[in-house]
Amino acid sequence: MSRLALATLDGNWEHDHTVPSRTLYPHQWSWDSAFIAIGLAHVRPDRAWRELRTLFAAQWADGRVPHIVFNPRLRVGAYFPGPEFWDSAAADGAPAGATSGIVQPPVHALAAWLVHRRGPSAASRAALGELYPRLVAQQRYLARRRDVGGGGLACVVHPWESGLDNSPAWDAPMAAVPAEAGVMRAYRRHDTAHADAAHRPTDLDYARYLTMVQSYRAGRYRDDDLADRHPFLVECPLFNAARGAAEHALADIAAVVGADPGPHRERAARITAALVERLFDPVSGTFRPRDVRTGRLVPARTVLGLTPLMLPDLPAPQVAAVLAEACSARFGLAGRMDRPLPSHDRTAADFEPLRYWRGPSWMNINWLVWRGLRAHGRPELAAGLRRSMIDLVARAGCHEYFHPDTGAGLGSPAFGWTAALLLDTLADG
Ligand code: 9WN
Repeated sequence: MSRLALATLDGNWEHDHTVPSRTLYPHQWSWDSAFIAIGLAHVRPDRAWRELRTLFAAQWADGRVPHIVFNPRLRVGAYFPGPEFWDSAAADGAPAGATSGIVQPPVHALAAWLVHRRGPSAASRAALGELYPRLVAQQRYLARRRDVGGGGLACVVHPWESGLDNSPAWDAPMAAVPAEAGVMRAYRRHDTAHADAAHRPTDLDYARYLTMVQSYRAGRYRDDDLADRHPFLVECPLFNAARGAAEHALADIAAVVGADPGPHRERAARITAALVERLFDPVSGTFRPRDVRTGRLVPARTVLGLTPLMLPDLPAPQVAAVLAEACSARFGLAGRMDRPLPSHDRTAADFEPLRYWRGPSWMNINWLVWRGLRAHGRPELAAGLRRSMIDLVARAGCHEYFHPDTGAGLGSPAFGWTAALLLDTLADG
């Protein structure tokens, strides 16, 4: 199995980065690269650092790390929406090469820390020293430019920024985004040429995705006045938990590179407190995204609500609530598990076992929750989840996502983070 994972990572390696998938996602993606680096650390440590360095070479002057770094060697139309649609060159502070203008969950400081910890050396300390100011700038951007709600949490301005593109969590805020399904007749979707359309977001979702990019792009990707002019502003539990986890990792990194860990610990504590204050609903006992435009928590109970468990300082009542939700029939976490966690509440009327982030199981989310279970002293639940993750990939291969009941592989059959996180999961019993 590790051989298949290594072959997948080698097959997706592209001169200075790893593509998530040769067919569906042939450029470099931000959070994919972080997860991929964590796996590469076990087998190709030099490439792990190269992966992160290449991504951060595309960081914008304001600190944002773009969600896609486009490979200029690829033909026009290799991915939609491509560099011509994003037009990053027209924005202030964008790097010389083409990128998108949005971000993804900041899991990179955690990745850098784990890569170092896997094999500490003079070279890894030097790599940490080089990345540290860039990781700090990434966090600063999110704290200063994206706190539209004013409560200490960062907003996502597009569902693609959450990484869980068509999660039912976005249905309510997306309904306010203007779009006509007919808009997509003017474009050619690349994804449905390589994956079953029934397993992907709909054309109406895509029409709205484009409206949101156009709105952000019209303001040249500036973040001032977002509240007045942008149709989608949501505080996501996963995105903000990743920010908090990043501050914890930065405290560890700071200690290695001779910087002060104190401010990182303080920021981590503030993010956790804001997450509990703004996104935890004591009535249902769940974390849910907050739509900043309406002030309301979204109704859907998705796997996003379990991800604050990755925060080592999550208070005990919230840990207990997340565990109760995870162990309920909605998600089915148990000491002996048949399958990893689904991406959406199994008991919900809109649970769709085949459609992308609306039901299928994904390796990265399960890996984050697995780490959380260990951090919060639940080794038996962690072991059950780990076994189900390994079993899933052993049977189906390194697919992008999996049917949450049958375990059948879906989406890309040679997916980078599935391979990478399998290696990490295997190594860390
Ligand atoms: C849009 C690359 C990315 C992942 C996301 C996943 C999917 C892109 C798409 O693929 O999103 O960014 O084209 O659907 O949802 O999490 O980073 O693997």
